Amino acid sequence: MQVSKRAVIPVLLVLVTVALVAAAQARTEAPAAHGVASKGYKFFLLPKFVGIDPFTQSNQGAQQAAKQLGDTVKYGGPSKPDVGQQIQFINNAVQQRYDAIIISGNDPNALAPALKKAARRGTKVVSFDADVAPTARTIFARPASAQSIGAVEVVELGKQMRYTGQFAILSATPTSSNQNTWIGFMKKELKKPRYKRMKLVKIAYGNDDPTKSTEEAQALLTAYPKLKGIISPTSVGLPAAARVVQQQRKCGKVNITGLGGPNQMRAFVKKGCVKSFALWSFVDLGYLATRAADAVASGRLTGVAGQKFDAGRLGKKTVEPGGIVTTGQPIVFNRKNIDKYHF
Ligand code: RAM
Repeated sequence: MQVSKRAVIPVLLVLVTVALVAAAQARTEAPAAHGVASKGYKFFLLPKFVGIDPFTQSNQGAQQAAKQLGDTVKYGGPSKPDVGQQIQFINNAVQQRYDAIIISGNDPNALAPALKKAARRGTKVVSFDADVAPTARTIFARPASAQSIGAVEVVELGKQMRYTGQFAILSATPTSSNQNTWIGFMKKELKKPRYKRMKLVKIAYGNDDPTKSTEEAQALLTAYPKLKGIISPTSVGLPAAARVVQQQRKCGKVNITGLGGPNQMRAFVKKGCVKSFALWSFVDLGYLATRAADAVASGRLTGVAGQKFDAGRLGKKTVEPGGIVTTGQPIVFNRKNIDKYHF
């Protein structure tokens, strides 16, 4: 069959136009990075309080995840670990129609009514760092198992005080679910026979306030002159306790361990006043919580054990019983490895 040139050119033009339109459509419908379609959700990241490294770092991780997913994250919270202020932030986020609140709770139960109301109004809830009542959130993103975090602190203190003598715990606020759960696992670890000569004499609360933590550490040294150690499972309490021991020239006599950032603790470790302590990447934790929030907002994740979701650079994650997702394991820092870490 003979086809004239004049007939072929318009047909070609139509074909090229159709192909170009299809390609453009494919681009706009393409899934966001990491193969996850996103609608550009709005999240509110609400820490226990603002102004300390761990929470600032979780915001960095949250921003990384949001950027990859095409979502946005607004970071804000109380200036101190205050439940009432946190409730106001929750209510405001609901009024402003955020798709999800990502919260580190100051009190698991006191926050529950406001969070449940949020869910009823269409703002989903993901907790991170310090869980809220499980019925008031869909997913809890935690740094590591509570068992491993509690146990590691007792393991480290045990070695330091040669498994003998009195020790105390200097915690955050009495209603902090993360510290309370970790303390529960410390007590469990302490039941092992190797700790039978170690005695927990007091649990004090520095309320994640530097001044109150300092006063409580001083009070412990006064009340228990034979004290051989303090575990402070908070990034505010740990440097405060170390400073008090250093100022009272009791390094080596009173061993200090717990949870804190390598940057905060480096000088104490270099001086030999703190031998070891632990923590994890709060950047990763904020990143994981935000990836989870995206999956919850889209309905892909409902908190049922066994569900899987794409946690971007952290790989595929599976929801554990209780609606929990975990970043990894705690890192133990000491004189040998601390200079490898800069957070
Ligand atoms: C403080 C806070 C936070 C906790 C760390 C270890 O920054 O209490 O919730 O995870 O310490």
